[in-house]
Order: sequence, then structure tokens, then C-alpha cells
Amino acid sequence: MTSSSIASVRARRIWDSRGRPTVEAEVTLGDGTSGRGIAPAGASRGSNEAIDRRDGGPRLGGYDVQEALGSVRDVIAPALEGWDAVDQQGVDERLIALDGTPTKAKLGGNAIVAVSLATLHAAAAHRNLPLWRHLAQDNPVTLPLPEIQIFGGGAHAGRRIDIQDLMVMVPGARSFAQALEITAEVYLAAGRLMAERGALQGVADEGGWWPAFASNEEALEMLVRAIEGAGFTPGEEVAISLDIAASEFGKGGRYTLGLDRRALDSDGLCELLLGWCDRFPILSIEDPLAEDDAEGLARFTRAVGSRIQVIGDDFLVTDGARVDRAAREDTVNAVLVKVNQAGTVSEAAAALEAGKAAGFGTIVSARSGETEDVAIVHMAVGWNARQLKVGSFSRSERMAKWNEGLRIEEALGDNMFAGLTGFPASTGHRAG
Ligand code: 2PG
Ligand code: MG
Repeated sequence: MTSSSIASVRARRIWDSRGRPTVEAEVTLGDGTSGRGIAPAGASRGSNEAIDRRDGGPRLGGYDVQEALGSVRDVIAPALEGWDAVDQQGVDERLIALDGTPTKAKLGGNAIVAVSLATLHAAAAHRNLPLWRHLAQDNPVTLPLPEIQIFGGGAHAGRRIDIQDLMVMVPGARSFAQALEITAEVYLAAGRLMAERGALQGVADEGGWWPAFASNEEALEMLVRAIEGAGFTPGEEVAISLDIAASEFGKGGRYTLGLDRRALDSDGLCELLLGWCDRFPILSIEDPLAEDDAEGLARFTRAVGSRIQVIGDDFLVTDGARVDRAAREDTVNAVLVKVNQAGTVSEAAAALEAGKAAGFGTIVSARSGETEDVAIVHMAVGWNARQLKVGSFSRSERMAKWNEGLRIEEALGDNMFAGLTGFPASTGHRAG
């Protein structure tokens, strides 16, 4: 046993931001250093994501993770003892082989990702480095451009509106810190405007204001007013970013907008979204069409991909092979990277690298079910992803991550803000 080899792997049940059980793993190495990793949880999930193992049944809404904890205790821990934690790829390949299914359904994506992340943290601790520095090795890094939610909808707000995330981006900010400050003004202005209308009803799952709107477009109009209300010029200083999460309301080329009481085919939804892109200062749009509508995505990207970032989330599920294919077929021009969607750190890193190689925009993203874990901020910096999505500007499972970005920015010094340099090559926004 060497000082960086795995001496023990333990798992415990902890609780996420929706009050649901989740898996935390703790990996301890031969030299006594250790790391913890926590599995986040999505609500709007791509059908090809790694599958979490949940107990089912009446207790805790079926969400308990005793079986996933059993996977760690009985299968993973004995198999990893003695493996070198610094060899993340080797550990992850072992985890994949132990499970043996394409979706990690046997041991559970939640068990596997917690151990993969804990191994990563343990290796960084062993090297006595902050996680971002451990990941970066000697490569250049930047502070990512944040996408921050102002209104939360879709599966994160009881489907009160169809659009899932109405977010802002501040590409012209001089620093990550300034981007947060400007977003804070917009978030506060949005809350103030909602209160004036008597429409303030608290927040949705990721901390964005609850979307008490009569139509999807009204949400967009309110977002523009909030940007103006905060004293900024929409489209110039502060731009809009949307996650349509269309797989949540469309399948087989049929889309049902519950709030607008409209049924649309793929062309119809495309037209609607193109109209929004013309009328509102939209800079980025995620999952505009459903995961099974590659043709619709390609049509949409052909229409806007030279100026707008089109992100695949449910469509790409953090899978390098799918990213390669999307690049060949021009279906999207950016990839969202969620470690638990892939199931291991190495697979997520590979999807991100595939995105970079294709000239895609690359965005590291949190899930709607989160914890105090700030690892994704370190990944966005260390992997030089250049964009970061962690939800809104309230609730500590979100703020912990933005705040960690501030600490990293302080450590890195000025002039490291990515701005639009991580945008898709096709959009021509990449200045630096
Ligand atoms: C998404 C994420 C975050 P969830 O769709 O991009 O907003 O949601 O974690 O529920 O998949
Ligand atoms: Mg999404």
C-alpha cells in the first residue's frame, strides 16, 4: 500500500436541498488524507442519464438510498481498496466495470458518482492542492461566465410555466465578482417587480422566483423589465439565457405548452422559439427541442447557431460519444456537463474535452437537487470550462457555489474572467 492508495471507502446517507436522501461517500488514503463526494439529483432528467438507485416503496417518497449505500459497502469498497486514488481514470474504469450496465443501474449512479467524486477530493487532499489546481495541473484556467437563474419553472416549479430556467448572463463584466454583483441587482429587481404586481410567491427548487405568470412570454417580458429595473441595458450589459427543457413537455415531435394551452409540432415550437430569439435579448438556449428530436435541434441550430449558443443537456447527457456525433451533425453547439449524468468524473471530463475539441461552448452544471458541495465550481475552473450554471441567487446550496467562485477568483488574481471566450466558435463571440 502506497500513501495515495485507497485504504477505505465508506458511505452515509445525507439530505439534499429538496429534503430527499442522497449518498455521501468518504474515501481515506494510506497517508490518512481523505475526501468526500456527494451525489446531486436531477428532476428533469434525460432518459439516457446514469440512473440513481432508490429504494422505492412508501418510506421517504421512495427516495431512500439504503440500497445504494449497500452498493458502496458491499461491492465498491472491497473492490477499490489498494487502488491508487491519483489514478482517477483507473478508479473510474473499475467502477464502470463493477457495475457493468450502460446506465449504472445495478450499483446506482448515485453510489458510483459519490465514490468517484470522493476519490477526486482525496487525491487533491493527498497532493495538498485545492481541487481546481489539482484538476488544472499546469494548464491555464479562467473564472467561468455564470448563468444565473432569475425565475424557475418547469419541473422545478410544479410546471407552473413550461420554460424551466429563465437566467441571465453578464458577459461584459470585468470579473466573476462583478458578474455576481450585477446579477444580484437583477434578482432583487425581479423580486421587487413581482411584489409590486402582487405576484411574489416565494422561490422554486433552484432559488429563482416562483413563476406566477399568465403566459411563458410574460415571464420573458418580466425578465427584461427586471434587467432594466436594475439599471442595465438588456442585451448589452445583461443578456438572457433559457433552459427550455423541452423533453419535459414534448415527445415524438409533439409538444404541449400547458400554460399557453397550445399543442405544437417540432416546426411550430422552432418557430415560436425563433420568434423569442428575435424579440428578446437571448444569448443562450438549452434543450430547445426534446432529446428525441435531433432533426428539430439541427433545424433550430442552423437558424440561430451563428449568433446564439444552443446547449444540449438531456440531448447529450454528458456523453463524449454523443458530443462527437452532435458535432458531426450540427445538432447543437454547446454541451452541458453534469458529473452525475455521466456517473464518473472521468466520463464527465471526456464529454467536456469532446466539446472543446468540437469548438462547442462548455458549461459545467449543478442539478436541481443539490447540497453544500462546491466541487463543480472547482471543476469548471480546473477544467477551464468557461461557463458555470448552478441555479439562482438565493438558497445556500446555490450561494455556497457562487461564493466559492469568489474565493477562487481571489486566489487566481484579476483578469482571469472568461466572459464570452468559452462560447461556441460558430457564434463568433470568442474574442480571447
Ligand atoms: C437542468 C438542470 C438544472 P435538473 O435541466 O439543466 O437546471 O435541472 O437537475 O432537474 O435536471
Ligand atoms: Mg437542462
